[in-house]
Amino acid sequence: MSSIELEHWVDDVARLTSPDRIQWCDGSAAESDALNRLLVENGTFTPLDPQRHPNSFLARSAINDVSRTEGQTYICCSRPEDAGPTNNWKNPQEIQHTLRGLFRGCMRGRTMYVVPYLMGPPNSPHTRVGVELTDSPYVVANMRIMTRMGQIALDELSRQGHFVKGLHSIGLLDPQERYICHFPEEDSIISFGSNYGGNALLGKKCLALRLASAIGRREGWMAEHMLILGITDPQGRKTYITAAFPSACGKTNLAMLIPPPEYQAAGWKVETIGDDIAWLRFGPDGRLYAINPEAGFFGVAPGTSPLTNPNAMAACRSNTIFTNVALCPDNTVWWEGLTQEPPAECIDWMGNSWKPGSTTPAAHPNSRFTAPASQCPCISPDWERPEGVPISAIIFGGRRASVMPLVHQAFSWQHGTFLGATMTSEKTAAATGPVGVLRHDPMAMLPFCGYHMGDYWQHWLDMGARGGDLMPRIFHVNWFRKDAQGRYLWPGFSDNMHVLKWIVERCQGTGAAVTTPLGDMPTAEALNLEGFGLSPEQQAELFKVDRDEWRLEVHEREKFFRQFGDRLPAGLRAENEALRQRLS
Ligand code: OXD
Ligand code: MN
Repeated sequence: MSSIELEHWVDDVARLTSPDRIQWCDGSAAESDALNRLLVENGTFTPLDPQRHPNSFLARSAINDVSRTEGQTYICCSRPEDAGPTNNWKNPQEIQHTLRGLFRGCMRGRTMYVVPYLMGPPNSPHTRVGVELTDSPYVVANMRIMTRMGQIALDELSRQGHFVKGLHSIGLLDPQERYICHFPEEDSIISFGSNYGGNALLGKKCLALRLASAIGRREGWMAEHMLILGITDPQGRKTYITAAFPSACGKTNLAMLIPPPEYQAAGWKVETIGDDIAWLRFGPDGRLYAINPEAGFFGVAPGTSPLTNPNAMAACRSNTIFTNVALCPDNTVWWEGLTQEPPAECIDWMGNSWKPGSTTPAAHPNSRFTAPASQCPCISPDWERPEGVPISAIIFGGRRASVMPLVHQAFSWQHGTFLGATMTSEKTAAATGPVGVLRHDPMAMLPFCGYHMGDYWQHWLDMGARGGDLMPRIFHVNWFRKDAQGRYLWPGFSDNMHVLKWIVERCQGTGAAVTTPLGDMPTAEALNLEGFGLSPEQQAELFKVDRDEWRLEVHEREKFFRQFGDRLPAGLRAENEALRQRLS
């Protein structure tokens, strides 16, 4: 039934787009080799040094196609009010008409690839089937890393009988004719005019977040922009945590954290389950379980190094696609932050020769590596567990130079939902637009929530009511607070382990805390900050709650909340009021 539907849909799209050829992808190694050869022949891929980077390639994008284009990303549902004030809306019939015009004949001279894929581990009740039709072999090569692709998905389709339709064409890569459209009422996606990961690999942001968030609301589960990690303590107990941060705020680094030597010696271990997306669902024991729907990492390259994230470096050593990084004369790659000393010369991400001291970066700030998750040395043995892993804590975080303390814990699920709903962060290069500007990014889902944000928050509260006391504890962190001289106060990276340990202890019912107007914060002893070289003033600054600054925050949040009108859950308004009271 469903495979007949798939064949009909492929025929319909082929009639509209007129490809020269149609290729059904099976996901095999032979298919992948042939595709890579084609991508080398047509100049999309440059093969890297086979010793240093086996089976790995550099790709350069069009210079105006380097990040997600949120302004051209749409939720297309019947009523604009269901998309809400934080999404761009299009009328489904009207945009279908426009898109049909753009897609007509757009694959002439090209191959249309049929890419069946799974979001989720094999044999899991959480897993969904998607099929992407695309004229971009680069997309196919990336999808093969980021998802479980090919025959495995067709087999699952014959069991499930349903798949999410994703239609993609690079068109002419014209930024004026770029549309990333989601149809939550019919579980389909249409993307035109971009070859960039978040716009074109339709399993990731489009299916696993925007559509899945809407499906999860209907079905009683959650799709979140969260990493998943497992922490083993010296007693051998495992605690699983998810964490939501805006794009390019260190999710991959936190997911792959290596504990400081003294923690390792004591028996602490951190393992990765996912670095970007979590699907959360109640298990038979009433706890919330998470799976990582992806099979690879689409990580931000700049800043990743053997010092900051050796696990990511190992993961992307082989079988990896590097996009928009710099190419060294010995056919290795380089990006800002990879080594302290830049190479004496290289080719920058635009294909121009580059020397240290150049006014432009060698790698694009949003350059990426696409690498198989299975290659990560710290990947958890539980990462493909069909039932997922039970979550004890959820961490929210943003990039804030001031105001936000290092860590605090919510008083309740509703308060924690409020902490997520009021997340703010300085914008990064992962989306187009000015970097550094402070913006609200609720639950790091601002660009990824497939329906009205007010209804999304209500869904969080409903999930909390269902799970009761078994729901994870909720925390907020800020690794990015700066002193008056603009220097980071907190070393971050491995040292984030001190904060994770406290969070684990709080989940276990230990871990000393002091209550502040914002929430519970660790005592100095509980966080074990000795040996950090932080002065007492710096320590105080890390945890400072400036009441005047916070009154302004409360006011700002009230303004932010107003745009959600009567879809703002009363509980969240009440939390802002309660915060105001606690500050006075
Ligand atoms: C990503 C993003 O690519 O959030 O993960 O932009
Ligand atoms: Mn992301």
